[in-house]
Amino acid sequence: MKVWIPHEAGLKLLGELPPEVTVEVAGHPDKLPSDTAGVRFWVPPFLSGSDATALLHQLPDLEVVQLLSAGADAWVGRTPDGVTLCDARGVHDPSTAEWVVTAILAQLRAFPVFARAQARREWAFDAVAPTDELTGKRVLIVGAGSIGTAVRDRLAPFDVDFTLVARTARPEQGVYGVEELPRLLPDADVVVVLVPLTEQTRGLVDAAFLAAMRDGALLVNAARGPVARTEALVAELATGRISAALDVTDPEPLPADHPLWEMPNVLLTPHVAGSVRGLLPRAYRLVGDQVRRFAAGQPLINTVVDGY
Ligand code: OXD
Repeated sequence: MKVWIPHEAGLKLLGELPPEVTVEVAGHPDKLPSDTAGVRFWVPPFLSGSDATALLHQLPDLEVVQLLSAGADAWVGRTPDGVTLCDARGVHDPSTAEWVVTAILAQLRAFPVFARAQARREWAFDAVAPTDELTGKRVLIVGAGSIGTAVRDRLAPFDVDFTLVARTARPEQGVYGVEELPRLLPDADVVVVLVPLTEQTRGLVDAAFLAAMRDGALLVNAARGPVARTEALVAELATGRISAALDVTDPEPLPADHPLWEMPNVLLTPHVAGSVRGLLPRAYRLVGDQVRRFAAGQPLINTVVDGY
């Protein structure tokens, strides 16, 4: 059984595989091995987009696509019949939760302002202090999956109040349904968006969502750019009424002349929340387990599209 993985380092990280499994490194879609026949299990490059999905139809024996990303939006609806699609749920919980905590603290404690002052060799105490703080804040987490709960667990020691929102309410876990957002948003000091990009969540953060946020609130998007309507985001942020920390944008990469770059109340990072050194060891542990399951004819985990 032939498996394609995108990283040389992955060969060692997969763990022991059954003897019938052969693993080839197939990196960037431009530099794929020429022999595509027999590939039954494919791990495309992390966060690869349409150039990789285009290959789906050149792999005649493909049965499983195992993503290295938590988000599967670029792949859903594109896999041929009979191909199972699995995401990397769980792999990104620590890294993305850490980015969210970092981004919230950085914005509330004005680190970007201090970094800009440092570049000018300016002691910005009088201009900036006292800053805001995280202690005592009300945090609304929109997206109560594994990353959302990892964010809650990491923020808990900061003495904050939480509200979690999911697609459907889970009252026994204190999770509200998304239809409650208009009531919940005005109470939140920090709104963290972590929903997957689907037809239901595309444009969720629209003008009404933003207008419902309280004055001075912070919006954090570590989900996908199109979950927010960029025009509405730019318009609301331009008033200075709220601020934002964005790891994702629409479009992505953000063009050099985009207004978001210049906004003093916006902290931007280039979709790096999951890109940490621990990614490959965590991801290939999952891939190795999935290959062993597949080879043994056992059900796969993290299934987004079931090809059977
Ligand atoms: C992911 C990401 O989906 O890092 O894993 O964006």
